[in-house]
Formats: sequence, structure tokens, C-alpha cells
Amino acid sequence: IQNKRISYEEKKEKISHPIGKKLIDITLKKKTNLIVSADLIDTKNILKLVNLIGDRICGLKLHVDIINDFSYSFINYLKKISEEKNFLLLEDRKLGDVSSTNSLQLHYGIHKISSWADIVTVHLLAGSMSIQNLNIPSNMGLITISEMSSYGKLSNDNYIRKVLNISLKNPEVIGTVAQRKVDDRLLLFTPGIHFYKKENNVGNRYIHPIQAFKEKGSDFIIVGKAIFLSENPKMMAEEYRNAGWKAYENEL
Ligand code: 5FU
Repeated sequence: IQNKRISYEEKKEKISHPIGKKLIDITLKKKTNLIVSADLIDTKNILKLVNLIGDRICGLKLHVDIINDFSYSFINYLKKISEEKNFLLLEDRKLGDVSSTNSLQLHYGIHKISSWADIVTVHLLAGSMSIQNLNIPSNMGLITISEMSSYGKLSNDNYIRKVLNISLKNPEVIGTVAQRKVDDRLLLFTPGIHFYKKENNVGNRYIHPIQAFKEKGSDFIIVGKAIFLSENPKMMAEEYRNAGWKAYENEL
């Protein structure tokens, strides 16, 4: 029987960026490819969630600009938990401007993303140069958005191919968001994950973790509302973690 995908160990050999390697190390150590998206607007609720699920995730994804009471004591505390429980912090900022503006948005303002995030997401609508000269720390990585999970996304095959090519050529890019298999030298992140929902009423589409690994060649599943809105986020996180891990192992 032929292997259908390469293992995390093999993938780690192909990834040169330290934060990409670190993410894979965490995944192997904790046996989890689950990234939880904590789309909550109060720090208290984010920290409560993190304390419940921290052991089960390899990454915590934030939209830091939705937080009402953002502060550096929150960030410092989150950073501390992320080190204790061993997961990375992803800021889903989806930068999309020219390089000089992207750079300002990364380093300045209230959130000073580059001072704490391990990984930041970027759109490449402005072209390959928009993610050059960002002056990010060497231990911070970028995830490009090639193809979103949403219904009616505007990206076509040509656009997606171009984003993937730029992603491969830029050493600061560790991976991408796409709804299809990509080159083994990129980590593939899959949002839009739910056990039974197919879409929500605001245009996001969902697939089961099994589909993510089997059909899309995913490396990491990103789960938001299915976990943080549930009655028992701890139990749900464990269920998505198990489903993601089993789905990965089944493809080997
Ligand atoms: F790049 C993408 C994408 O293509 N789809 C997404 O849904 C990012 N997302 C994010 O993942 C979105 O902004 C949410 O933060 C999260 C999905 O949350 P959900 O509650 O699981 O739908």
C-alpha cells in the first residue's frame, strides 16, 4: 500500500523556518493538530477557554482587534500559559496592504503584534513584495491566505497558484490556508471545521476533520465556534483533537 501523505516527521525535514519546525514538534509531542480559534471579545473569556483547552492544542488563534479590554498584562499572561502548556500564538490579522503599511501594522499601534505573536496571517492581493522587508523577528512566521473557506470566495485557480508560488519563495512563510492539497514544503492550515454543520448563515463553509485530511491534505485543523460556544469546551476540544489525530494517522 502506498503512503498517501508524508508524516509530520518527514514534513519537518522539508520546512526550514524555526517556527514551522516548532509547530510540528509541538504537534508530535502533544499528539494534536488542533488549533483553536478564540474569537471572543473579552480577555476573561479567552483566558478561561485557554485554561480549559491549553493541553489539547498546538496553537491558539486570535483576532486581537476584536478584544474590548486588550492589555499587555493579558498578552503576558497568555504568553506564559502558552509556554507552560506548549502551544503557539497565531494572530489572524490577514494583513493585505503594501509592505510599508503591513510593517507598521505589525510593529505599532495598540497591539504591537510582532512583540508577541508566533505566527501572523497575510493576504497577498498586493503581490509578492507586500510581504518583503517586514522586519519581523526571525522566530516569527507568516501564513498566507491562498483560498478561504467561505462560500463565494473570489480566489480562482490562477490566483491560488500564484499565492502558493510566492509562499514557497518567501522564507518567512511557513504555510498557507487553502482548501486543496499544496506543496509538501508548506504547512496547510484548514479553517471551517465542524463535525456536522455544513455552512453557517454568514457564508462560512465547514468540513469534518476526516475530509480535511483525506480530501484536502490538511496538516492543521482550525476550530472556533464548535469548541468555544459548546457547553463543554474541554470535552469538545478533546473530541476535535482525537478526530484530527485519527484523521491524520489514517492517511499515513
Ligand atoms: F482564512 C480563514 C478562512 O478561510 N476561514 C475562516 O473561517 C480564516 N477563518 C477564520 O477561522 C475565521 O476568521 C474564524 O476566526 C475562524 C473560524 O471560526 P469558526 O467559528 O470555526 O467558523
